[in-house]
Amino acid sequence: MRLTRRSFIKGSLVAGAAAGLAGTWRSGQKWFREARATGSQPEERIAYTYHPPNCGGRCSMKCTVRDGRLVKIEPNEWPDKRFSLICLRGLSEVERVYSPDRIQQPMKRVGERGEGKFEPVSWEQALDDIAAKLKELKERYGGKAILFKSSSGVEYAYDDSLSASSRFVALLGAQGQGWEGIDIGAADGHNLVTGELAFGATQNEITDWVNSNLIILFGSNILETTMTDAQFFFDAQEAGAKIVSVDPVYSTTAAKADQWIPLRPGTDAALLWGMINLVLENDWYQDDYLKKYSTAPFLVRQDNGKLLRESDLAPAGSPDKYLVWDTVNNAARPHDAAGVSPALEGSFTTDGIQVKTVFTLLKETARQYTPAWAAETTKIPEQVIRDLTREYALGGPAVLGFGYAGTDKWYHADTFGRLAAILGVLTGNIGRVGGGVGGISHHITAWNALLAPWPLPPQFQPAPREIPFAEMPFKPNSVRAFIIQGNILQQHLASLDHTIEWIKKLELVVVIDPFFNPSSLWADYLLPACTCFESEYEVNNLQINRSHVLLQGKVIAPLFQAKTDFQIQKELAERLGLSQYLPKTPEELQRVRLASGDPALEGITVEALKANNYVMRLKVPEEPYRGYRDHKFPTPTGKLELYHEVLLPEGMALPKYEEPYEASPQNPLYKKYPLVYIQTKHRFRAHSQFSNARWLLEINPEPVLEINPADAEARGLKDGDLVEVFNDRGQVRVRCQFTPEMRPGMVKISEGWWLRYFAAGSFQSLTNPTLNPRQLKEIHGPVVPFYDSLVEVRKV
Ligand SMILES: Nc1nc2c(c(=O)[nH]1)N[C@H]1C(S)=C(S)[C@@H](COP(=O)(O)OP(=O)(O)OC[C@H]3O[C@@H](n4cnc5c(=O)[nH]c(N)nc54)[C@H](O)[C@@H]3O)O[C@H]1N2
Ligand SMILES: Nc1nc2c(c(=O)[nH]1)N[C@H]1C(S)=C(S)[C@@H](COP(=O)(O)OP(=O)(O)OC[C@H]3O[C@@H](n4cnc5c(=O)[nH]c(N)nc54)[C@H](O)[C@@H]3O)O[C@H]1N2
Ligand code: SF4
Ligand SMILES: [Mo]
Repeated sequence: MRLTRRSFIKGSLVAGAAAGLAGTWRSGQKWFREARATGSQPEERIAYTYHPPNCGGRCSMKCTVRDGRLVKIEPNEWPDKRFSLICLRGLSEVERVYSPDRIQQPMKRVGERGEGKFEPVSWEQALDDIAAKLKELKERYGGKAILFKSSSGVEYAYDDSLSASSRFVALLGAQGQGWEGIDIGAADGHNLVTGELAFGATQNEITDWVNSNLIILFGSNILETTMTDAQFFFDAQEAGAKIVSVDPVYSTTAAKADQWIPLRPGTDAALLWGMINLVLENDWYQDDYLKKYSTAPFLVRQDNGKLLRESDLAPAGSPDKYLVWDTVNNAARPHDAAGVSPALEGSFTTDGIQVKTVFTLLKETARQYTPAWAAETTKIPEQVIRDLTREYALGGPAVLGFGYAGTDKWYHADTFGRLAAILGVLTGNIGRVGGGVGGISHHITAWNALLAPWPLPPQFQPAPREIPFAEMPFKPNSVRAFIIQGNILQQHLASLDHTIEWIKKLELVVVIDPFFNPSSLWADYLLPACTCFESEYEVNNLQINRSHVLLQGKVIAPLFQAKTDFQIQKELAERLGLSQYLPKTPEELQRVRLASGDPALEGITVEALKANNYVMRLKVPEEPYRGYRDHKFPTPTGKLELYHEVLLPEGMALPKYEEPYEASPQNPLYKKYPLVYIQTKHRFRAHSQFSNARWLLEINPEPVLEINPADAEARGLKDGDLVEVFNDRGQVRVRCQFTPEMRPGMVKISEGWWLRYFAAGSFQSLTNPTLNPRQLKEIHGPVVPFYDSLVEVRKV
């Protein structure tokens, strides 16, 4: 099916007409005026919330409410003033909260699914219908037939995996699909080495960058994608750090960096292999660090590729004790035995078994990946690779940071993550002041504290996950009902036409959102949620961010007929006979979460938060958080692991370079579709949110296809032409924008724009949904390779 702009507008008009528009632009000008002393004094008060969109930030907001209306938003004062910030998106909420795109009352589909025709229904009716259908499906097929999933930025998620939940999915025994397929590609590989679950805690807090000499950013546009950290980028530069941006696009961050390295898209792993080759060939690695903290000296059997264990040599030996070559006794001994002095390199024979150290195997593998090969593969001059490697290995401490898109949304992203970690291990940069390797957006690394989960009796468990969410449109599964908080259908799956084919087969689709987002087009029921400013309750959600606890208070009463996610869930649970297991108010939930006993939360209560502008610093040291200073890693061996038996069947116990799955000139499809297609984040949106923020639309009015003038002219295009971007999966129509910032051979449309802003199709019509099966064995499962896509462009 082809999405047209008309079908969406038709949908929203039916809805708009039924509900009545919510206030106009002109009235906006009036409510923004300051209160003046006139005859009747307006009632004015201050209230606090925090801003939850998944923009990489989380700003605490001080809001002015006049006569019940939100009229002004300012940055709230944090105890650490460096975080008292806000951006244009935050400021624009004064208008967007009252947008005509708000769902004003519950709606029920009339006509075909996807036609976008709805009629208003009462809350009673909508929730009765949904509860009855859920009961019926559960009885017929079991809880696994019901799937819940929440967009990022939804603070009170029904989905069991998200922190702020009261575990509704477990209560129902339904399938919850957590943070799957997105932002986890590089982490899959990185975490194999470091063992941690987070997306990069072997990174140091960004406030530690001032202690670095070199910061290499792989595919991170941090100045736009965690803009509240921009100050620390410039602090580091002023303190003398050199910042290098590895990015095929001359991004905002590349423009402010000290060096820009525009590699061929999707080839970061080749650059890393070239660097690893140089480190190994020139003996630029940290011998002691490798022996102490990594599995580099572990022995690998040459007959079967497995690590040598104590049980291989003595029947009574442990299968979990790995052996190294002890240079004192000239024999294989457990790596943690007293007095062992392991050989880093070498081939040995013990009990008739030939073994080599992991380090030796790594060196042998690296030999093929010469700097000349890396230069040819990445299209970066060889000297640039040589200089960068020397500076990284010898001029540290150095940071190797990556975003969650540029190197993540690729079929082989795990290999990138592994190699990045391995390079960091070789040079001793993990667990070092001024060092770190890992994800750098979202303030992911900072002091943290444990929040207690909402307690449920043990009989309540979610249904086991059947297959990764991203496979559901393509593989048989039990799901019959899909309850969506947010804009999952547009954002969380590649190849939108396939998503729609799947969604049309389901028996029940519910979308819960403050706005008529594009997913709402395919819903049977639309339920109006509150924004972060509205609530029935005085105390709402709670977050830990940048070493602070943030509380969301009530700013205004729910607009129209909107309800908070908490309230909707509660009323649904009542109909399912489950409400006695849920918290009675959001405040009750937050009190439980804060009472975890974590010493960092000492003295932080709902009362204390209220008394302190709704934001308090954790009881943690003043200095920046630095991951793994003790060099004890949560891997099975406690060490940084360089060799992965689990991937032996794939021939990847040590990583190998592979070309991008689709977006490679070696792919025969390249002849037909010779342009690599990426979609990046935009500073004026948080994914699909703020697509409709009218103040921001004045400066950034519509999506564009960014294209290098050479590629454009070769296709007879003029700057600003309406073009069709297409491949075998679909097409999208947008205007083109010539820009030399794009490397020739690639194009981009920034992700998130709602369907209605495209002349036809969506940015998501073209993206690659193919999952890498080896990632099923990795911690976070397969990544959706949105960027690993090829397209062609023609004039409309
Ligand atoms: N303003 C804003 N900020 C956001 C978000 C948002 O929607 N809006 N979303 C947040 C979320 S959830 C995420 S995941 C993060 C993502 O944060 P980032 O990873 O910083 O996001 P992107 O802008 O998508 O990509 C970063 C850079 O990768 C480059 N790139 C593309 N392909 C390649 C490649 O093959 N190799 C290399 N080295 N670089 C490549 C792009 O040109 C881009 O400049 O942003 C967060 N911050
Ligand atoms: N092609 C392509 N697709 C991508 C990406 C890409 O680079 N390329 N990036 C991916 C990435 S990194 C990410 S993180 C995802 C992000 O995609 P999503 O996680 O879907 O995030 P948003 O698009 O911001 O959608 C959030 C939705 O939640 C709604 N919402 C906000 N607050 C509330 C609330 O309190 N309650 C309820 N019920 N709803 C609320 C908003 O109105 C909005 O519709 O997109 C991914 N999709
Ligand atoms: S969009 Fe992000 S950076 Fe902007 S105000 Fe909100 S939380 Fe802060
Ligand atoms: Mo993301």
